Order: sequence, then C-alpha cells, then structure tokens
Amino acid sequence: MVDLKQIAEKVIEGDSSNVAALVKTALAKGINPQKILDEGLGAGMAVVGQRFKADEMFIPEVLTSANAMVEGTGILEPAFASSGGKTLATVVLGTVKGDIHDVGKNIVAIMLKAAGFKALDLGVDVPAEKFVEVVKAGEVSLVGMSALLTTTAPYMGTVIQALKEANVRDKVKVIVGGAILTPAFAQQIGADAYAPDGIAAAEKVKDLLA
Ligand code: B1M
Repeated sequence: MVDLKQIAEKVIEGDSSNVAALVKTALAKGINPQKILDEGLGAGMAVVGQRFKADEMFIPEVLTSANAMVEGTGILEPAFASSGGKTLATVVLGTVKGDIHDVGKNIVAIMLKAAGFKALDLGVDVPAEKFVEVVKAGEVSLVGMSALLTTTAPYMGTVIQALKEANVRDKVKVIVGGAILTPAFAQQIGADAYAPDGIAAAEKVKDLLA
C-alpha cells in the first residue's frame, strides 16, 4: 500500500525520482489522481510553503521541492482525463512588452505547475495582442503578468485594457507580480490579485480559481 504521506515527505525533501516512483505506484494501485494530488503532492508543497514563509526553507530548496512536485503532477496529468478528477486549469504567463527579466516569472511558472496548474509560458517581451490571442483561442482561466521595470509595469494595465476591448476580460482572472509592484498598483490597473513571490502567487491563483 502506498502511503500518501510518503509522497508528501519526498516532495518536501525534493526527491524527484522517489516522488515519480511513488506516484506511479499509487496510480497502479488505483488511487484516485485527485487524492494523490491533494493528499500527497499538494500536502507536501503546502508544508514547503509554510516553511518558506517561516524562513525555514529558502528559494533553492523550494525550487527543488517544486520540481519534484512538477515531476509528480506530470505523471498524474494523463490519468486525470479518465478519472473524473477536476481538469487542471490552464494559466498563461508572460513578462510584458519591453521587459526581458524572466527569473521571477520562471519561478512563478514552476510554483503554479507544482500547485497542479498547466502553465503556458509566453516568455518575455510579450505584447498585449499575444495575451489576447491566447485568451481568445483557448481554455485559459487566468493571465499572469510579470514586470520588473518602472517603465514596463504600466503596460500590464495596457494588457488588461486590451482584454476588455476584445471582450474577454470576464473570461479570465488576472494576477500580476514583480519586485517594483504593490497591491495598490495592481488594484489601480484593474488586476484581480498581486503576489509578492511564487508561493504566494500559487496560493492566490488557487483562491481565484476555486
Ligand atoms: Co535588470 N533591473 N535591467 N537585468 N535587474 C532590475 C530590475 C533593477 C531593479 C536593478 C537596479 O537598478 N537596481 C532595475 C530596474 C529599476 C526600475 O525600473 N525600478 C533594472 C534595470 C534598470 C535594467 C535595465 C534597464 C538595465 C540597462 O540595460 N540599463 C535592463 C532592462 C532590460 C529589459 O528588460 N528591457 C536590465 C537588464 C537585466 C539583465 C538582462 C542583465 C538581467 C535579467 C536576466 C533575466 O531575467 N533573464 C537583469 C537582472 C538579473 C536584474 C536584477 C539584478 C535581478 C532580477 C531578478 O532576477 N531577481 C534586478 C535587481 C533586483 O531585483 N534586485 C534588476 C530575482 C527574482 C527571483 O526576483 O524577479 O523580483 P523577481 O521575482 C519574484 C517576485 O517579484 C515575484 O515572484 C518572484 C519569485 O519570488 N514575481 C511575481 C515576479 N513576477 C511575478 C508574477 C506574478 C506573481 C509574482 O504573477 C504572475
């Protein structure tokens, strides 16, 4: 019998190969993928989040755990289709036009994948039209934008305006982040949420799409 707590522990340890092996065994034993996600992988990542907030774990360790979680969710993904489990929501991410900083955005992408979302990463220097095109085309539930420059942050507002003009703003939630941003700025440009780091971003996205 696979103990889901063991999966959680291996996520906390950042032990990707054992996470993969245990998730495969759990699936083979017929355990529901949603249960594996919630009580195994997700439970482990929740502890990682708490330890990060308490300064007991730091970014490199958090990323190792997140990568282990991503490994596990990758194995679960095909099983979701046939299990009746919730379909994983897709979020689209990008660093906005004029800005090529991507380290933070990449961390956010990993955290969102670790939280069980499909993260479609558009990269850097992303124009409003590209965000609109992707939202119009598909099953995207949320748009995440990153900006690190005082000069590019206002472009996030331009993207939100473009989503409104394309009549798709209501289809998606919008979350923004980047070192120079504040919750007040996020509110001012009409975003649904602001997050200061990757862990908080994953928590906010879960709340927004609950
Ligand atoms: Co640039 N840069 N840079 N830079 N750079 C900053 C941002 C700067 C603060 C440095 C400084 O002057 N002290 C400054 C901006 C000042 C300002 O506008 N207020 C600056 C500048 C001026 C520039 C250039 C204009 C320099 C020049 O050429 N004259 C130029 C601009 C290029 C462009 O984008 N068009 C430039 C270029 C570069 C490099 C290419 C050399 C390189 C980027 C490489 C890359 O990203 N691949 C670079 C770097 C590395 C930095 C610093 C040193 C580090 C950024 C970083 O990676 N941080 C940065 C100084 C600093 O921030 N201390 C600086 C680590 C990362 C983990 O944190 O990105 O904040 P961060 O992400 C966090 C959170 O903010 C949050 O979660 C992340 C994970 O915890 N978060 C989100 C981020 N996005 C989120 C999205 C969310 C939610 C949370 O939801 C979707």
